[in-house]
Amino acid sequence: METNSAAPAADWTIPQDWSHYTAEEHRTWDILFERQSALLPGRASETFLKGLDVLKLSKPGIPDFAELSERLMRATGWQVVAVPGLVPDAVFFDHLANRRFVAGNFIRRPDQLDYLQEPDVFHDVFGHVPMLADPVFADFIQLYGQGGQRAMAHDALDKLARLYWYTVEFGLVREDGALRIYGSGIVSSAGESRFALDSDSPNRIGFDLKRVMRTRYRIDDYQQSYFVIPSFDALLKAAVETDFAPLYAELANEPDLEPAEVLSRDLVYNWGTQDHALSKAG
Ligand code: HBI
Ligand code: FE
Repeated sequence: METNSAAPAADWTIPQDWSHYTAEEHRTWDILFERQSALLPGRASETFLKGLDVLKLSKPGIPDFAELSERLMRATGWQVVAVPGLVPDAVFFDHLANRRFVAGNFIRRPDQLDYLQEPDVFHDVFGHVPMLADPVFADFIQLYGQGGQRAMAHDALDKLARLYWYTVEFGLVREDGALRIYGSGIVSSAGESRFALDSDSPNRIGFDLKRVMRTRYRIDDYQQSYFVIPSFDALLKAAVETDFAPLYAELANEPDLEPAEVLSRDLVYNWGTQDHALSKAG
């Protein structure tokens, strides 16, 4: 599809221009949707599945953001706005702080069904938006947007970005004694929605805010460690009750942890073999 070639607006938003999507692009959404819907019962958090339902994302085709925003606004006061791709950090945070979720308006090509690096409309809408229909998670993401602006001032954005990565993007949650996926990067990926829960390869470790903020991550393959929160309430509470400025000062003096590192005081659900990462490296 065509993208708007004019200079971007200050907030980087563009019209979604829903009527522009081709039949093939809608089909790509439907294929991805069918595939993930079949995988997610019993794997995804009830909170995510409920969000899919409340937002009526099972309607065929790429969702119209205006219609989706109406439902989301009723649930939690959030909106979905279209952007051409990645936007600058400060712009991203400003949108989140104002309860606007930015979504790429393009969709991956049919030969990219399994993987692409830039967040497209399937990752952003299917992966992220269902969780935004949950009042607790919606508040957590707004808080992240507000915190992002402050983290930039403390030169600690890399630390805060790890919190987002290991929760919003790649988080696991314990529900009724079992591990479930909720991170957008997992729930929108056929491969990773199996790997994150079923494989012996990755570590699965209890979430600890400071520990997570020290942990580097990979952007080019499945994660080597996943962090498990006890509940979304606990995640929001940890973020609300933490005074981040002194934490950043403390973290500045502590070494980063490698993606696969396990510490003696970690709560370990699975001590990964790292077979997957090792086979790729070999
Ligand atoms: N832009 N569109 C888009 N989507 C993101 O997820 C995003 C972004 N810009 C910056 C960003 N994420 C992250 O680097 C921040 O969370 C740090
Ligand atoms: Fe994402």
